[in-house]
Amino acid sequence: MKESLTPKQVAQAIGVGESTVKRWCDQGLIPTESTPGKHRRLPLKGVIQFLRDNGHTMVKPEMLGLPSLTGLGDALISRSVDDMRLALESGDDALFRRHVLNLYFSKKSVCEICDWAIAPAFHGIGDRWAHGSVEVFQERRACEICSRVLTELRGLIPVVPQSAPLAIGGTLSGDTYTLPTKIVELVLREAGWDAQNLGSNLPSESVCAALRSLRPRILWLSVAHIPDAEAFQGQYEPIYATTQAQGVAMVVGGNALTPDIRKRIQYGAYCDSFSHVVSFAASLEK
Ligand code: B12
Repeated sequence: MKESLTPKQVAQAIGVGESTVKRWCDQGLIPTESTPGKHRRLPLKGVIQFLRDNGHTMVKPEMLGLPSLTGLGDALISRSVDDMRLALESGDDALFRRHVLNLYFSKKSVCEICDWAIAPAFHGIGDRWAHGSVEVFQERRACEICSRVLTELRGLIPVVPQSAPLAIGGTLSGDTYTLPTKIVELVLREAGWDAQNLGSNLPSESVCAALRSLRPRILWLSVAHIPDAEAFQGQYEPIYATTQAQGVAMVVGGNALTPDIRKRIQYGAYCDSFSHVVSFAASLEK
């Protein structure tokens, strides 16, 4: 992706006149910088938000260093799941990236894309791994491809304001899953929180240390795998106690949180989807 663009490139990307783009710049509608030679330069992130917020369809996305897009609406999400799964299984990261950016430029939120396209695509891969029609290396490679595109999406969502409340999270020791906690960071940042993913396989004491030193408003725990339920509970309880002592709202989610496990632990909210954690965050006045 090009980080900085000329009015001409943006004009060609959306099929309008260069003077129109220059007028939008001068009206302050598109964030604009200027070169020493007084030429306008438009940071990509500002252009992307302007195009999404104003519903401009891209006719030549390659002018912005982006893959060709179809910009179709709702039909796209449900149709993307199988396309995405096949792209991931075959290791075609360019095609997977194209599908994800397609959805993003069709004004789908990152939260919708992850809940309704990426998660189901991985469920499909998981089922096919369980039935022996997908190899472990394909599953791992799929995680790497998805992780890269999620990082790219993080570069496209608006910068969170300095005053944004802090949310931190990750997974506990023995849980090496990386995607869910990375996605929670992304959807909370998209919702205007200063969300920081602390990563995977974290010792309980270190999460408590993070709560004491960072003093967040929200702690999220992603729980995709529990090697030993007793050990998990032993790790979990001091964390919950620390959140209570600090007045931190605790939200949990993940496939390993079976009803039986959930009955044994305390939390502020349990979420089945990423959109739930966004609504939970919205229910907390910032
Ligand atoms: C990739 C993967 C792995 C990779 C992960 C690598 C990485 N970099 O993350 C690794 C290699 C770690 C792995 C290992 C194993 N895996 Co695995 N894995 C998967 C797979 C294919 C995708 C997981 C994923 O990230 N999905 C994408 C996320 C976004 O989807 P999701 O977790 O469903 O999340 C949704 C909700 O739960 C919720 N959510 C999830 N987390 C959170 C967190 C918060 C805070 C919130 C608010 C919401 C939320 O929102 C999401 C969207 O709706 C799943 C299949 C599947 N069904 O997901 C199998 C799957 C989970 N794995 C499985 C198994 C059996 C294993 C192993 C035991 C295999 C083995 N024998 O070694 C090990 C166990 C772990 C270990 N030893 O570390 C089984 C679990 C079966 C079960 N019911 O317990 C599954 C379901 C595959 C299958 N169909 O059998 N796995």
